[in-house]
Amino acid sequence: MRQTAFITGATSGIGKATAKIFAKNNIRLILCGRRAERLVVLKEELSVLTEVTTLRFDVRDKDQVQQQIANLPENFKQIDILINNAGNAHGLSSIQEGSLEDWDAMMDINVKGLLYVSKAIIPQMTKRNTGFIVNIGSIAGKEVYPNGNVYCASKHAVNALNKAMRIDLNKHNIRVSGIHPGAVETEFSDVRFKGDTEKAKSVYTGYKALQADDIADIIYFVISRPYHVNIEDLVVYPTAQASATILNKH
Ligand code: NDP
Ligand code: 8X3
Repeated sequence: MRQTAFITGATSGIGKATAKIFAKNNIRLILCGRRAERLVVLKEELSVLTEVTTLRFDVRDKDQVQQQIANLPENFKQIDILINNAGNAHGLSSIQEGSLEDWDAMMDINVKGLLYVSKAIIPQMTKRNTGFIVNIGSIAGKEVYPNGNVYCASKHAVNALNKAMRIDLNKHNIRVSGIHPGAVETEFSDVRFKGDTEKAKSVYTGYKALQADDIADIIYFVISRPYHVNIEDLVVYPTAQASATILNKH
């Protein structure tokens, strides 16, 4: 039977690449993001492979999140796989210099947004005693690096919530996996450095960074194991990276 996946942050990077590999594997898709024009293009592209619907909302808006998920078309209502991927870093400043707006954005999107989406979807999984939740964390959720402070805190929270979900949902037969990438070449650094493309580009120069497809392949591998297999936690680095701050650049 065709499964249905709900992917947040599907308009770019890891989420978009995951949508593509899921479509190729005949998974019905609910694709989410704020950029409507990108959702339209993606739906058109992937509809030749599978059924696709799109939802446009900001994960920070809990009413929108609840309302849009409650009003999904009938054939998309039963969600088998939730990919909690939407998120970003905003700024890279010391704790004494960081901006409150950036801090709000990271905690509201990466932590509270993930909770709002999960809260809207988990009840139908617990009711059916089946489901799969993949939380996209980061190595920033495993270690703390200079000026990473609040982004690292937000991803440490994702790491904790990933574990918490696995514990609380265990009795409901729901699989929960955390994927924690190192440097992936996406729009991530454009957002972090607020459109300073030179600075963003420099994050990925001098070595081969992970590509969005590398993480999407891993997500597909994780969700396609037999049901009794739950991959708990995966940390994925580019070969050139040994920690958040150790990069073998040439
Ligand atoms: P991108 O910037 O390429 O994609 C981020 C996605 O999140 C976009 O689709 C964006 O969609 C969505 N998004 C951001 N804010 C909101 C919001 N307020 N409401 C709804 N959707 C939102 O980055 P990545 O693909 O790299 O990031 C995906 C995840 O991977 C993030 O959680 C990130 O923290 C994590 N990650 C990234 C790493 C990297 O090096 N790139 C490494 C480790 C983890 P839209 O703007 O259309 O709303
Ligand atoms: C993205 C990777 O090292 O910039 O989460 O935090 S890092």
